[in-house]
Amino acid sequence: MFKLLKSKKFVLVMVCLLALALIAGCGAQPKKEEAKKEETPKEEPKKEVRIIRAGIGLNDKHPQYKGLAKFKEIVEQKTDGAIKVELYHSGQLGDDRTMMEALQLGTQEMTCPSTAPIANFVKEFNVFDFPFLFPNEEVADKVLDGPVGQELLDKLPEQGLIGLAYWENGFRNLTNSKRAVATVEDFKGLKIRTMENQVHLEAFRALGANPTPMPFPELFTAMQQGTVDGQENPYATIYLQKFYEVQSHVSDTNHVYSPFVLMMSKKFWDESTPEQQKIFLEAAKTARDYERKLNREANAKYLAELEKEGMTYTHISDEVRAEMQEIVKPIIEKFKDKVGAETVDKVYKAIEEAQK
Ligand code: TK8
Repeated sequence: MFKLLKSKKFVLVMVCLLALALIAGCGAQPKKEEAKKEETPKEEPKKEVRIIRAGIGLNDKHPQYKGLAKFKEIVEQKTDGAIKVELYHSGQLGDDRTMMEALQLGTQEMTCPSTAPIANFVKEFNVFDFPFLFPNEEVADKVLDGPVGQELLDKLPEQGLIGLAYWENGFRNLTNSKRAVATVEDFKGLKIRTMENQVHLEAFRALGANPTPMPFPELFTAMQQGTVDGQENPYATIYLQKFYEVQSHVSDTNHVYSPFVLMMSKKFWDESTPEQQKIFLEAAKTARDYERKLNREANAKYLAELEKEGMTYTHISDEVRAEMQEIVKPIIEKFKDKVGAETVDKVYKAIEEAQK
């Protein structure tokens, strides 16, 4: 009896020691998530869920929103519930510029502005808004996703922003409520809303229009009330934001290719683990490819839809486009030095390379 008790005690002590060893072993390997889950399900402290509030100016019909939804899906799945992504569209959190400022302050975590307003934070970004810079989307992809594109993204952290990837807004086309625009003459005196960007502003001024910079969320009402006669954006935006309700003419000016940059607050980035940062970057790229594909499909099909909605389409001939190009040349020359001639030359070179 005594012997048995003694051996029972011994077994008990052994079991306790084993359990202790197990727990200690677990503690020493906090990275083995799975082992941890199986062996100490109850002791694990409640995981803190960190929230990413991602805001955009466009509505939830736009490929940009769908790309963001893809980003959310990937990030939430790969971070295993540690990060939740909330999506806000239609300028619910403000316009591009306001949201970037919120990212700087750390009161918002993500946004996806056009490069035009980014240029107010990092001047080199102006280069991507030079009129007639990119000849087509394929070249834009190569340059933006290549070393020069990255070099510009690398200037964002100084401003408290992290550029994850270039997405696509696309080639911009002019709409207005006054007249069909077929020639440079036709631009004369048109009150055109531009993005908040000096290059855009001066290019439209040179073309003879009367441009006013304005944040995107104010645009529809401004057109409705006649504060401006027109605006320029890719077909996807013109159609999906229902601009055809307040605009009667559209011309295929294709005057500039507009990139987006998916960005994160540096504060949130720095508070994330290296594994999470890697997930953000990968998700941004997967979602980018998806967004670009949807966006190209959208831009290809929505001009016809705009006509169906009653807009008059006017084609810009190659001669007129060449004339436009000639008129904006001095603006580009002027901004080259302002932006940084070295950056501009690198971009031109990369475009040349991409066309080979
Ligand atoms: C949306 C903007 C928009 C842009 C503009 O926030 O402002 O016209 O084309 O897409 O980024």
